[in-house]
Amino acid sequence: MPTLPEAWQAWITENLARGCAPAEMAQVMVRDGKFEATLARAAIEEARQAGFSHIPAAPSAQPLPEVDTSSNFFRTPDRDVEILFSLRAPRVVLLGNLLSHEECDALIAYGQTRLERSPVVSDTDGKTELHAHRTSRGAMLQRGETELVTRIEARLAAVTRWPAENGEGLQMLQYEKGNEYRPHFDWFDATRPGPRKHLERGGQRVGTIVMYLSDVESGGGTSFPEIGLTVQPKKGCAVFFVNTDAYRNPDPKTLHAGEPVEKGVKYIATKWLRERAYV
Ligand SMILES: O=C(O)CCC(=O)C(=O)O
Repeated sequence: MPTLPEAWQAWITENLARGCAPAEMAQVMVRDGKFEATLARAAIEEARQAGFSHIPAAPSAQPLPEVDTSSNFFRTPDRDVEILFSLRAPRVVLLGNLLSHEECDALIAYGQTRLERSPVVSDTDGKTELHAHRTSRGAMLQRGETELVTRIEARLAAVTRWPAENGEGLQMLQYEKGNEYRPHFDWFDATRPGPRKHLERGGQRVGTIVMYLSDVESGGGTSFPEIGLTVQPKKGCAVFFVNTDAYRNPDPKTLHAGEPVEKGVKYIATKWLRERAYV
C-alpha cells in the first residue's frame, strides 16, 4: 500500500483518538485529500487496528444498483433495453430504448400541468430553495402515482436490480432555452447540516437514472466534467450512474450537469435510488 503523507497519517491518528467514525473519515480524505477511497479506508483501518480497536470498523462493502452490461441488451418483463456503452469507475451506463416514445410523450403531458421552478437542497437547514444554478421547471410525481409511473418504476427496478421502494418519486423536468443545472452531486454530503438531514429518510442516494423524454436541437447534454463525458439527450434513452463507491462513500467523479439548452426544449425524468426503502 502506498504510504500516506505524514500530515494525513497524523490526521488519522488524531481523529481516531477523538472517536471519529472511520467511514466519515474516509469520506473527508476522498473529498479533501483527493485519495482513492480504498486507500483511505485501508490506511484508517490499519491505524484503527494498531491502537484504536475499541472504535468499530467501517461497514464492509455493500451491494449497489447495477446494470448487467454483459450483452448489448437487457431483457425486462415488458421491454428489451439496449446497453449502448458502460464505464466501470464511476459506473455509468447508457441505456437505449428504455422508454417508448408514447411513454415519453405521456409522461410529459402528465407532468406538464404542474410544473414549478426546480429547487435545490439548502446546505444549512436542508430545506429546498430556488437557486440560479438550477433553472429548470419540474413536477414531482409520487411513486406509483399512475399506471404509467408504476410500469416505468418496475422496469427501472429490473434494469438496476434495485427495489422500486428504494426509489424517490420521479421528477419530470423541462428545460427551455438557456435553462440548465450547473455541476452538482446527487449524493448528500453528510458533513453539511442541511444535506445530512436528508440521509435520515432512506439513506444515501446511491444511484441516478436520467431518462430523456425528448430530443434537443442543440445543447442540453448531461455532462460529467471529471471524466470528460457528455451524453446528448435522445428520446427514450437514459443514463444510469452510481453515486458512491461500494462502501457507499460519495464519489466525487460523479459531478454532473445539465448543460444549457441552446435550441429546442429538453424534457427528462430523473429517478434517484436510495440505500434503503424510501418511505
Ligand atoms: O438535466 C440533466 O441532464 C441532468 C439532470 C440532473 O443532473 C439531475 O436531475 O440531478
